[in-house]
Amino acid sequence: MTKRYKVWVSRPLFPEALARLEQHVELHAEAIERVHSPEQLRERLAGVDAAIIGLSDRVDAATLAGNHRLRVIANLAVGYNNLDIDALTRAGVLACNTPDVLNETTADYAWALLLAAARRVGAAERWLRAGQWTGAMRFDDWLGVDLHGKTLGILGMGRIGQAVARRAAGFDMRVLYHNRTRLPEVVERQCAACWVDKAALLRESDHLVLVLPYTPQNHHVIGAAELAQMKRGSVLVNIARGGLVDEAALAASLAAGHLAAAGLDVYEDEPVVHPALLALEQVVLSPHLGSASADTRRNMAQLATDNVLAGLGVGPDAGRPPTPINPQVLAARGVLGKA
Ligand code: 8YV
Repeated sequence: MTKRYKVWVSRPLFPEALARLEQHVELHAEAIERVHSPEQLRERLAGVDAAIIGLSDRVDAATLAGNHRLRVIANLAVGYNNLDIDALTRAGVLACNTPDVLNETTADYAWALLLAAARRVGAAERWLRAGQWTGAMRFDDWLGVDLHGKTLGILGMGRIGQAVARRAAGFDMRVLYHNRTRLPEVVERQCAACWVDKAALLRESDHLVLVLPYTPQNHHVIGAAELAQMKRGSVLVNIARGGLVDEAALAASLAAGHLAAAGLDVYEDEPVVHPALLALEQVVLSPHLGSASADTRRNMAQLATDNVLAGLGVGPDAGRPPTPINPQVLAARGVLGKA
């Protein structure tokens, strides 16, 4: 049977998601992980009706120029700083992301990084594996900083930030947050979190977690000046996007002993990590794996699949993609998206 639509999947995906796509569309799925050049991306997108892509695939007006076929782009991420949404909307392409399914997993991981950085798990494990635990350990060796009873600051209080906040109750922490818009009181109560301005957040937090989306406006939202305003001995965790932090300034602050430690899952120029950060024992580094639990990555793949099929108008939810970013495209096509 000839299938009406062609779909490109830019990176290897779970077989069950691919199988579901294949029931409805002609599937072109990449078998190996790679970074596509702008030209390759342009070419692949020109020949299909929809695509599932990853964060390293950057789609902008140039990628879309002359493409009159593409109808749906489903990003395998909640963040979509790799997509020029205005350009997609102008081109009539529906863009979708994978919100919510990764909130709890990513919040768990923020705590993994915070605990590991504050209690020096990475450095201590490297020391032990290197065979350096050979005699009695000093009573004042490997001293970390406590989390319990301290103040947790959250910059960016969306759904992941709220999930990070809820976990703080187990550590008896005071939770402060800063967001451009203050959350409704009922949500603040659920998270046991208080809104403060950014200066107070920096000044009062013992531990600061970044969970805000990356936009050109918040590039280096944590730079040398902000680091200087943070408490001496505090810990910074970034699970959002690397461009939020001035990495050279962070390395300098850690090296000078102002910040005690940092936990980083994201970097400005992935997969490159700033050499000054690599050189510091007090930084816990991981390769952008905040959402990487088996269940959550499967759920993200299924959600991207739902978005593609529904966006193309096939399958059980035809015309009602669950998580559109620019639903006005659907309205313009005469199909109503979910509010
Ligand atoms: C990535 C993320 O999608 O959802 C996001 O915004 O940054 C991650 O969940 C994931 O690392 C897949 O590349």
